[in-house]
Amino acid sequence: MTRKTVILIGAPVDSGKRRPGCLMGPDAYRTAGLPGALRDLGYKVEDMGNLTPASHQPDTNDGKLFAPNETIAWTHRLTRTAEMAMQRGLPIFMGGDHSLSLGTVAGVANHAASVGRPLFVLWLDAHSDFHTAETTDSGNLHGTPLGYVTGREGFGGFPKVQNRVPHANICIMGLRSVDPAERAALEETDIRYHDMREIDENGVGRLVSAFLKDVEAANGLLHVSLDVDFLDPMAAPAVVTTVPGGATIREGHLIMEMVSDSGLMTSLDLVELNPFLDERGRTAQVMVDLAASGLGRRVFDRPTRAAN
Ligand code: 4U7
Ligand code: MN
Ligand code: MN
Ligand code: MN
Repeated sequence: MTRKTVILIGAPVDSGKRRPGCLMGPDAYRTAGLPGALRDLGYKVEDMGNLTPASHQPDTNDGKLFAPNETIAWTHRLTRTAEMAMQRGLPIFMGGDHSLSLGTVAGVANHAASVGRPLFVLWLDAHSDFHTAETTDSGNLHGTPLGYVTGREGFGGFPKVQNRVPHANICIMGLRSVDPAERAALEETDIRYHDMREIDENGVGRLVSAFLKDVEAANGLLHVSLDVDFLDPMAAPAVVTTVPGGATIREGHLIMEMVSDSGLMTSLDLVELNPFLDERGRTAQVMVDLAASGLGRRVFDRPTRAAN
């Protein structure tokens, strides 16, 4: 039996917002034991190390957008890398801020088109990230990846999206901070989105299982994009864009275990971890645990951590 290959890709993208620190993310995930956790689950793990952006002109930051040249260069690099990695295994993109998903999702979508299967995206986030480079008020491009990969206009200078992700194939969960321009645009689409109230009223299990059923029925590929701020800041403090009232660790685990049981996930982003703001690595550890849950680990067989 050939073991399934997981490809770890360090994407120390820090250009998607002004406050630095996400560039330390990939090494924090390694330090928190992600490669070993995956090997313990029986995967063959390849670590590609940390990528760098394609070459680009330095940013002057005199316009509204923060660091567009650097983010465009990352988008080029990550689109190509995602296309390539999808042919060889299941890539985990270790971020880096969420602007990395402009590239990862675009590349995964190109791969899906090349194998003739539809791509579905599960977006776990407090925010909808549905801005364009024109509608963003903050100028922070980590708030734009879903706008980009669905083919919204307003991304001048960015690579043209070859294969858009259809709105109906996207499910956003965990919403509690959506800007008016994003909300107006979202309401024009059939993207499904579930805010915290809907989660409280229905439970994450029911919402996720309905989505996974559709992915399965369509024989789709599934990309999961996990933003640290999906979780409540009390459980996951190491993030700049904290919004109170987020998902619990239990809800996170349930979603990832259901994703694992479905056997549908073909790629994963771990984004927005800022290790500079962490408390003794606990947010990095939570993210590693959730990734492992998505790849087959059950809470009851999580090894007891050695005291150190
Ligand atoms: B993240 C925001 F205004 N919408 O555009 C913006 F609230 O990747 C936040 O989900 C974006 O963390 C958050 O700057 C992006 C803001
Ligand atoms: Mn996000
Ligand atoms: Mn967010
Ligand atoms: Mn953020």
